[in-house]
Amino acid sequence: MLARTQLHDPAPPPARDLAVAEIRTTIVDVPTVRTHKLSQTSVTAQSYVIVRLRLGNGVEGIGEAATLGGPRWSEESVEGIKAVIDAYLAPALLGHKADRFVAAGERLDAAAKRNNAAKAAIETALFDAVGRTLGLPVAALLGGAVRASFPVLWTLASGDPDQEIAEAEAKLDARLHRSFKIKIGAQAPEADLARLARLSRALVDRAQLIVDANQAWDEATARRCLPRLTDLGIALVEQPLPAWNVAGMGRLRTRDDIPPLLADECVFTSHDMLAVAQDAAADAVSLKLVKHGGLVGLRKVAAVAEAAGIGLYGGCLLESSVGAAAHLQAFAGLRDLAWGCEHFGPQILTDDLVTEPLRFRDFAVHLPEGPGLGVTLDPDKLRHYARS
Ligand code: MUC
Ligand code: MG
Repeated sequence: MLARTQLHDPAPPPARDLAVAEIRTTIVDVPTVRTHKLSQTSVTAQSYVIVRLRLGNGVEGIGEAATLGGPRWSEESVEGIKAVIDAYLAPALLGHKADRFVAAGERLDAAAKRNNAAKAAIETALFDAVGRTLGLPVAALLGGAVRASFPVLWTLASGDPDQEIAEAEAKLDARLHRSFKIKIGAQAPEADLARLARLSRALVDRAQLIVDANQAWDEATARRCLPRLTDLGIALVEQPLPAWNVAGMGRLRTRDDIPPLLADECVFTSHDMLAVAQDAAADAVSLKLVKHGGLVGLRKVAAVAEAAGIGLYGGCLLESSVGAAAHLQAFAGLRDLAWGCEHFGPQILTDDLVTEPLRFRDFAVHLPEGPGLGVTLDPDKLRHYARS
């Protein structure tokens, strides 16, 4: 027979006060294991804004906004992101229900134009808090996971081919990565072509090589150099032209002697994605929370790309395990992630911000288990790397 207390005092249901009670932001700077050199910037530390969002039920969700070299990769910097969240975005959500993700997006859009990385960090924290409250992974809130691991590439970006070949060999030996993205555009095209020729000779039989120009070339340079990348066995070329020149990317793709093209900085919104599709300007698109304003926005961009037959690539901005976990939760539900992902960010940092790092094994990164994002912020690490 059941004891009286069991009959009359069942375990209390999880507290359902889902109203947003508090939002805190912290800028952190985490050193990288080596200099990471892109066409427009070079970094020795990664800066993030970490968002901690508490619900009325006491549950805390976390999110992250990544940047690369201040406001050089896009217009957002950690200083700007923190200011916009504190002054405009956080007040727009306080007191409102955390599980109304689309309504929250409307409120954020009404409070500030663009500022997509800032919005993504807050929206991620909403998803994490709701997932933790319900005991469900964020992927389940987005429709459920169809995969639990993702082929993951590593970026070679020191600019020194000897160092880059040694780095790639070490990654291959450790069975961590067998696909490498080479950053070009920091030097003249001929110097990059010579560097790529060396990397290709050393690696192309054992690894997939892709290239990211980060908008460095004009159309004439791209017309001249891209066929040479085909000869070197480069599998994909990311954003060779400035973001504004979508029509130029479309013109390049009419040629049959160039590698497939990946759209990155030219696709932030679903409208951008539609324009790329209409100009037939890309074979694939790099999906990033900082560009699409969050998980809902990322899935919208992915849907437009899928409808246009444009392949999906799981992009990054060197996020820590917090931001990387958020991306993996969003990527987990995509039916076809044809080009894999590049969430090597946690591995290029000298330290992690979470209690249990993401698992990298057998050339893949694995979806963390557990409710919400599946990762837990380490308060000591947060304090240690917080900008004073
Ligand atoms: C970018 O433009 O793709 C992603 C990987 C990497 O090395 O740089 C970033 C940004
Ligand atoms: Mg890129």
